[in-house]
Amino acid sequence: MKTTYTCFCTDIIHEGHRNIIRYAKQLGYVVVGALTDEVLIRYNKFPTIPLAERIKLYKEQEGVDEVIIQDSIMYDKAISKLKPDYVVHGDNWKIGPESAIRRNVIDLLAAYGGELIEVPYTYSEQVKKIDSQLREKLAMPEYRRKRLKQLISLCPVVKTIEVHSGLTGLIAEKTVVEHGGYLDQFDAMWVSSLCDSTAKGKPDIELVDMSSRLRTIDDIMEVTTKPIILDGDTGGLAEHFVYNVRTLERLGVSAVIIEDKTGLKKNSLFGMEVVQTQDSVENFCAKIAAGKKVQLTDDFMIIARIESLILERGMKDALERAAAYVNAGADGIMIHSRKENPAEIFEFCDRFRSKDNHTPIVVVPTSYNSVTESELAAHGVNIVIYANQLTRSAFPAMKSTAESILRNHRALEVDTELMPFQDIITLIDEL
Ligand code: SPV
Ligand code: MG
Repeated sequence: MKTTYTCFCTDIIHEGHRNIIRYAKQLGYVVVGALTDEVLIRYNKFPTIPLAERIKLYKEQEGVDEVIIQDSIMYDKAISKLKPDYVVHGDNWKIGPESAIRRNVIDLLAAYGGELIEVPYTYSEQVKKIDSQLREKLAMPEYRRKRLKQLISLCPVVKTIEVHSGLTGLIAEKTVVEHGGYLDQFDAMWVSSLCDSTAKGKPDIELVDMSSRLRTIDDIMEVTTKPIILDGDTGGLAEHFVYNVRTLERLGVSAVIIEDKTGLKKNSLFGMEVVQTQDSVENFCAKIAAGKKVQLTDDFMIIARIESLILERGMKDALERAAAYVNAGADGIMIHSRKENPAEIFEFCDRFRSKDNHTPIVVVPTSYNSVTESELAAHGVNIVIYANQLTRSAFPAMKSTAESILRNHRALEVDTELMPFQDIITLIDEL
């Protein structure tokens, strides 16, 4: 009896999957691989049902003889264990980042004479509908909101990128790279006050009000499914903060980060070059506690951002504040620094972790950008935010295009730098 192997990354079985199982069954004993949660995340197929339920679902399908767990995106372990005569897969993985997985399978099978059978992908209305329903489900507030906490428990670090519009949201949602035999993508989105303000041509001083910030969030939510962390600046008055917590939670935002500053807020990266006032521990704890008191679900997170290192108040102050904020109910701590070297961030994380091994730590390595995600994770960091890089890359590109057109009195010279217009008109999918 020949053995066939096929691997699924779905929570719903549709006629496309059934078609693959039928093909496989004609060839012999059918083993289906169920990808683990950690692997599904790297595919942007965030699971909406637990692994045990997915295994049960696959086992129930007519023609399936056995289900095994596949715990990596590449097939090395599964194939070396099973040595299947055939791997069966839809032919839709020939292009795009998944083609790396296809190459991996072809190489593994070639080593012992196994064969890859590619079944034409089923592009029926029903399949399209189920695919889009799965995606839409992930965009619903109750799924999106809890996803950040799920990611913190599943990922070594939650990789978060700045977004400030539908378009940047799409970049965060869809950018996938293949490197070193893995597929990688961002896990979450940061709605930065700096970049949201800059996109509106305004300074980062809490001038762009919450109604406008919510409008930005809505544009992002329309076209994405990944969880959103809002840069909530100082959180404003505690009396206002409580209303905003309710609104954000209802919309499906996963976390708000508020910083312990008061008065006219300026961007932290100015450090001591401008006047900035740190809030008292008592006031800030009261604001955190007020927010925690009104939230309705266990999913939403209020993360306290400590500005002691930015304002040169020292490590002891930062650590004391961290403990006080956690005590007041903060679901996480963001520690910020504008040094080029990550030493003070490492020291804070190590000392905080020696007393508290579970409260999530968030960092923003803008100035100390040589540090890697794995170095930060080794010091106990849970969320890494790339807070402004999309805006900082777009602005020089747009400026240089504008200058080229002005200099040449036409757009020909800059055209090679641009995305072909044929591509921009098809960039956004229609429903
Ligand atoms: C932001 O992105 O707006 C932040 C991070 O608050 S920083 O700009 O570094 O203060
Ligand atoms: Mg900010």
